[in-house]
Amino acid sequence: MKAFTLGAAIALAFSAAAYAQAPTWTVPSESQRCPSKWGAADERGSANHQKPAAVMNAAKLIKTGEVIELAHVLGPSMAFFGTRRFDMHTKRTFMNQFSNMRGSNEEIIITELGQVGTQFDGFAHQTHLNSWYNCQKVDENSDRTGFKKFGIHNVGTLFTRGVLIDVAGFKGVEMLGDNYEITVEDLEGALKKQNLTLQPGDAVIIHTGWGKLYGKDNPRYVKSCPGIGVPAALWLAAKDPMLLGADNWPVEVSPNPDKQLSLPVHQIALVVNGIHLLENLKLDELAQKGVGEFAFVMQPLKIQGGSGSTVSPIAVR
Ligand code: UVW
Repeated sequence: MKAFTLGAAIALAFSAAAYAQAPTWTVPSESQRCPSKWGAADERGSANHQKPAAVMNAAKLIKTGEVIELAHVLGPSMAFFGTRRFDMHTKRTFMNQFSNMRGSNEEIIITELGQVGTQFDGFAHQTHLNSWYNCQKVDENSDRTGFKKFGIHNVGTLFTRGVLIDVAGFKGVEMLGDNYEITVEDLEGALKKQNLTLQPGDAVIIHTGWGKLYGKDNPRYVKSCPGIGVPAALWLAAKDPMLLGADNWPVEVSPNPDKQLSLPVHQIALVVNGIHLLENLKLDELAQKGVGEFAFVMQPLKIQGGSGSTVSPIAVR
């Protein structure tokens, strides 16, 4: 009992020392962040930008018809966050007993379908305590058949101007460092170098170069990653994008340099501002060809009440 008390006291002393300073970011209170700028009942957040005007604006960027795929393949080389998995089992050659002997193949896949591979986050994915985007409550809107608010099946097609911010290119490296935090100055510098400005409703995509590790060195890919931190996320959120994406697993730097924070950009985007995230993008071709502006096209799977979707976005120019 004495030993337990001493151990507990030491642990408490350590955690008090670790948290002696205030965190560098705190989640805004419900009265500060709700109702959202899209209205108290809104469930679409940044997808409200998806209007015919967004399609027309993006279509103007299509000059040659070249399509560049932005998704990694779902298969044995995937990198996973945590305990996620993708187990595919083929069900081979059921032979239909008719004169034409038609064979039939299919597969069964065991996976977190909303959260693996190149992947789009909906607002049911992240919370502050029991509270989602627009201060909707998780425990009032969940059952075993899916989340009753923010279901990914409601997002629909996203067709808008895409902008690649090539931060790795701006810094003159193939790949940013293992836990490099992208700054506002990096974003501004890269955009200036590329002669681009952001517009409300853009699909804003950040090239870190980290995607080079995907399928090649997955343990390193998921152990940490370069990405945006809190200041850059707040700067980007103020630009009013349709989504924020990157060629790393959480869009943001991980671990956060502030050891008191766990993936704060997830909350800044999904919970506080209602901005979608797009992760594990394959950006090598886009970056290598120097494509900074394009028509971005993607549709999440119609998973009723899902928190997200594995996706296959494309860039068209
Ligand atoms: C979490 O689920 C926390 O991360 P991600 O959205 O990157 O999969």
